[in-house]
Amino acid sequence: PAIIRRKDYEPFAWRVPEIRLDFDLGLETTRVEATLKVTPNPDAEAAPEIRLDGDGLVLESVAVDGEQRTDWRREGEALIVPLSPGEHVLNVATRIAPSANTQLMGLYASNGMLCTQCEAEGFRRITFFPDRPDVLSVYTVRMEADAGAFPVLLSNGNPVEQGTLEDGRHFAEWHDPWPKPSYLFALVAGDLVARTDRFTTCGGREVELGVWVRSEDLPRTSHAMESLKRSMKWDEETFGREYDLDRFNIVAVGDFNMGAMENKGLNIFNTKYVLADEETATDDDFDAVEGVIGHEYFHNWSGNRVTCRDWFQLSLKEGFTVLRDQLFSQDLHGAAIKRIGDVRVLRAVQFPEDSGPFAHPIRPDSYKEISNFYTATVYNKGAEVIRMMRELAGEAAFRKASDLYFERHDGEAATCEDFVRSMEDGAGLDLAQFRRWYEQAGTPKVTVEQAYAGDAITLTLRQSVPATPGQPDKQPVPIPLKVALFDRESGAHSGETLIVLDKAEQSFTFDGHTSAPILSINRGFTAPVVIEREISRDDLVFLAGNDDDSFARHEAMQELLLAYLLGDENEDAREAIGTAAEAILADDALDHEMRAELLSLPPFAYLAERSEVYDPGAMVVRREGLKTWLGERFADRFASLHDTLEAPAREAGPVGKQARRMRSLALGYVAAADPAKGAPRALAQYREAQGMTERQGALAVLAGLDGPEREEALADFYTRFADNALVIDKWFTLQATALREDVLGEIEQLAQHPSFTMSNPNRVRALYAVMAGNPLAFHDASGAGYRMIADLILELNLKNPQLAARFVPSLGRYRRVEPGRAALMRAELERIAEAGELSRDVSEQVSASLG
Ligand code: BAL
Ligand code: ZN
Repeated sequence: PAIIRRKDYEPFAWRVPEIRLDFDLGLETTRVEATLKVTPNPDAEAAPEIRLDGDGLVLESVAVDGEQRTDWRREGEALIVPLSPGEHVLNVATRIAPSANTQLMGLYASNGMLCTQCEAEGFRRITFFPDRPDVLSVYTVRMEADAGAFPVLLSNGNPVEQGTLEDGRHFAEWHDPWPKPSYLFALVAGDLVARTDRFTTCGGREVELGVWVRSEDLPRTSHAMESLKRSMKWDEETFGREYDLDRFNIVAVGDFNMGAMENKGLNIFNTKYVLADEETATDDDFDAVEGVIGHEYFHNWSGNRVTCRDWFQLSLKEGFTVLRDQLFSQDLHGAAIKRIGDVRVLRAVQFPEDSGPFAHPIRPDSYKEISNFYTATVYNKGAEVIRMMRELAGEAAFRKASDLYFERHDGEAATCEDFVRSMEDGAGLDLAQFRRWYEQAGTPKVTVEQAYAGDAITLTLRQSVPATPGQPDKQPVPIPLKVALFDRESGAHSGETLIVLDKAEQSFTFDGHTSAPILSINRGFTAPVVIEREISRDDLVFLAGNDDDSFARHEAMQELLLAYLLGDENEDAREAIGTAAEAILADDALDHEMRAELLSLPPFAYLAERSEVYDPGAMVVRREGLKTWLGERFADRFASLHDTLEAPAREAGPVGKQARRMRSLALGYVAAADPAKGAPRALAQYREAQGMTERQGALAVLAGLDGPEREEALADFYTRFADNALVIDKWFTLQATALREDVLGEIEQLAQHPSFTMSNPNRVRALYAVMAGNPLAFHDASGAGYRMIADLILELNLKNPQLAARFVPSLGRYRRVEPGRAALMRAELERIAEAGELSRDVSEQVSASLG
């Protein structure tokens, strides 16, 4: 496949200020008539023809200014129509087959309904069009369909007209006054019902809100609706962003490649991020729904009103919008837990990307298939980069700069450079060197040396950005680090300081310390870097018990855990963990959620990332052994927490959630120490559970054990929730996560289960994405786990290339793994590479992985 490069950007020769789409909708065949008003683009070189992207379309006819034309030609999938200079009306009729669309890009069928996914390049699977984000048009959409099968017809913008037609058919017309790129187009037709509500904007606009689902799902939509209203209010208050249409609709779809999509005025969601009630969704599920609803809603400004010039700028909208959704959740539920969770994801997913074969800057320089760049780097590291600018600017100046950005670029297709310039001008920052964060891949490493003399402590910091594919040499980046120095006598510090390390090596001196203080650094995780420092175990124990920055406190505990799990097995290192855990268990000032966070072990993905050479089998023994040791050491404490904590229902506020979190963690430790005690205890929690958090928490523990309790709970869970796809996903996931000796064989069996299907992305992820993260299953020494994932990739390769490609990086991480397994992993990649016709998605990932 061809390589597309950022430096080759050229504006499109034509503008398409208006488009009208007439759909004759059907599951098997849909006919699309597109009417485009086109005018020469004064900012581009004139062209004697217009080139329209297409993909899998059956072309029926082409007309220009009312005259049928035959002088068009095809170049691959594209349609090229000669055009004389000046304004024209172009008419193109096509046919598509939604039921046969297994890629879930363009217009496709899901559960008898029709829906669309156009980002990044799905619109070209609906009609011929310049399918690029810098061509903005005002859309009018008329849909005609069978009224029985498709009683609800939705599109972007506001409804204009609807009515009945002959033969049981009906129509609806929608108009979106805001010019938008084709990737934001959406259409939904189906037998749906809505939860409705209203929101009055700060400017007095009355907005009708709808959350559309299948009728049986309606009872599970109230949290989504409340989340939407909270998002609208928060964006007004925090970023000064007001909604701009009379309607805002959300539709839940069972078959969806992504989490959700921010189509203008008509967000389409994976059911997973809409449906929630206490019986079927965990506390984490509730938070995820709220976060994703917020994220898509916030795109209305960061993405839709100001969109991207080209797909290299993806982080312009995604990084910024992830930051916005993170801040939203922090404001609603507290910053500490959210920050710890966000950093955990960054380290478990993005750090491995940044150190792997597919490492790319948050603004990539080239791609073959843009779908491969919807990554944790573009999203989550992108958010971290903007968070650093916010840290450097301060909150008030950051808001000023964000206002300036929206004001300057409203209605435009902008670039990351435009954003940085607005930050400079609006917040008064000089970001010349900071721009390297957009250019360089790789997670910077900072080493810290401390020297104490007189009454001063000097920190000598050195940074290095590792070489990544195509980028052997790196330059220093500005790294903002919030630090505090704890006095050993008083156990307090005299305030935080933000230092900025912007050279390869730099020293910072702080005086007035009568004894060598204890350094707390990168508080709040102000910079997305790896810190390596010489620090005594005792000082880490102090910070894990006393740091007043929750993130830094958690981090100190993680450092103790990493030192033991990654170092030589060492009694003293484990003892230090015990001492810190003791203090955490005894600290009455902590809430139970924070206590549980502090006592949680690092995920395998992060342990793999921090290992010089990762031996998955040995790491399972080490990590699970530590869990058993902690469980034994604090057996009474964990049992008592599990016995006595009361967890009221959600409406009682955060206390219930905090208690549930701690109860399930305590249960895990009890079971790790003594499975014979853990199993009946877990079964009791399962049976008595008031909601999914407790039920799933119990089942997660049982799934890893043997015995009748496990079988009873798994069977009950399946029967109880047989008609709820999202919960059955959990049933697959819980079993595929289990650290059991024959988990791989069990996963093989699950793949044969009547409820398993390859055509639903959620179900595929529930089994296989989870399997790929299970060290005992994926890294089975026989190589059978690698073969399973390679077979999966090959099976999905052409059917759903986007989904298939997501599984390649797990195999691509072979360089970090011990040599025996690494060879088996690489062999599977080679088998895929040689397997014949590969989708662009899979081919790009596989060739990058093989290097
Ligand atoms: N734009 C794709 C889905 C999302 O990031 O919101
Ligand atoms: Zn997004």
